[in-house]
Amino acid sequence: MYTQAMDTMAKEGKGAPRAVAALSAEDAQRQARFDERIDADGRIEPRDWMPEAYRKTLVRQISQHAHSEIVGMLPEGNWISRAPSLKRKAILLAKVQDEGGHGLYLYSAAETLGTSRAQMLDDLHSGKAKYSSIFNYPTLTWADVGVIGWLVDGAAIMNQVPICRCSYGPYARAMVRVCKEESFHQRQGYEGLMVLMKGTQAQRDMVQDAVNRWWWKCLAMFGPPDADSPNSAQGMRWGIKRFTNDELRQKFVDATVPQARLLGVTLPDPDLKWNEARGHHDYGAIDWSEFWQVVNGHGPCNRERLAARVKAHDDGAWVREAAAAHAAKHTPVEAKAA
Ligand code: FAQ
Repeated sequence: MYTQAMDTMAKEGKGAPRAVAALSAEDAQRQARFDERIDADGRIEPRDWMPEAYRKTLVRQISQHAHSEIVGMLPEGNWISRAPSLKRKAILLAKVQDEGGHGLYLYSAAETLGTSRAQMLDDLHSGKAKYSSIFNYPTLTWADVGVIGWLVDGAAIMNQVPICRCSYGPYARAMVRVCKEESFHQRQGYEGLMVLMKGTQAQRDMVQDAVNRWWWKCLAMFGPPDADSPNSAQGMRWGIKRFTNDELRQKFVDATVPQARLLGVTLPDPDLKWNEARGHHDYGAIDWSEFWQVVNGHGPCNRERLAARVKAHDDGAWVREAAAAHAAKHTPVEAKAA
């Protein structure tokens, strides 16, 4: 069913040596055990045998997720020095630091699959690896900070809560804490917007303008429609994804509509309406050509975001060198003591 061991067999071809054929039989057994565990909704742990394609898919998804967290620090980080009060500044600082922490748990989870953090970061810095499209848009006003908390973190939670049940243990466990923190992020954003909505007309207009600019981009965060999502079917079969992109997008729309009503903002979609027969909200067409432009590096802030990450990495070289020197100095002593 999860036919990835086929990769090895295809390479062998005709007349493959016996030793290889024997290994294949062993692999077939391992594959069967792996399939059984997935079918029983069990967990796969780092030392367990896994098909190469499962490993690759996880490294791809978890590293993209980690990159999204650390690039995601930048749009809001932009506002730390301009937050309107000490309280808002302290909240924002904590939130942005949390996102950095999420990146670290996720890089650690991906490292258990045998890819080094240095390699993953090289892939980000060279533009080879993806990160979430949403972080390539500018944060123009203070209301953007609230809207990112409410909608971007809200979308992230909708996507990430099911990953707490992901079949790969380290990713699932990392998500538990990440989701708790994202929940605080979502609430602080919504509360910040509530305060603005109770303020002046100019403040209410600022919130509405931010909602208008971010709404469609948040819907696109969930990824392409199921019919155009090459990784979804296999990801679902492996228990890495628990819902499809369209299912999560729909859940997000349904959850957000009443929140928008309570806040007093209008979601910028004339086609958004409750469909009694489906038991869900219908919504308008997403601009997928814009999404792919951004994913392929041509969004309004792609260059700026990558340049900021590369600079931060280069500026931190001395810290990595000092840590490595410290470790080299102390490891032999600790090893002897052990
Ligand atoms: N942006 O076949 P699918 C956050 C790519 S964290 C860019 O559907 P899949 C926290 C996709 O990688 C936000 N690329 O792929 C925060 C694939 O390309 P590839 C990140 C996208 O993996 C809040 C191709 O399109 N969350 O926000 C996007 O089955 C506030 C085809 O797509 C995660 O990473 C996109 N939006 O489903 C931080 C959650 N969508 O790799 C700071 C974990 C799709 O084949 C402030 N990830 N692509 O070359 C996932 O759940 C999945 O990977 C999806 C994509 C749903 C993102």
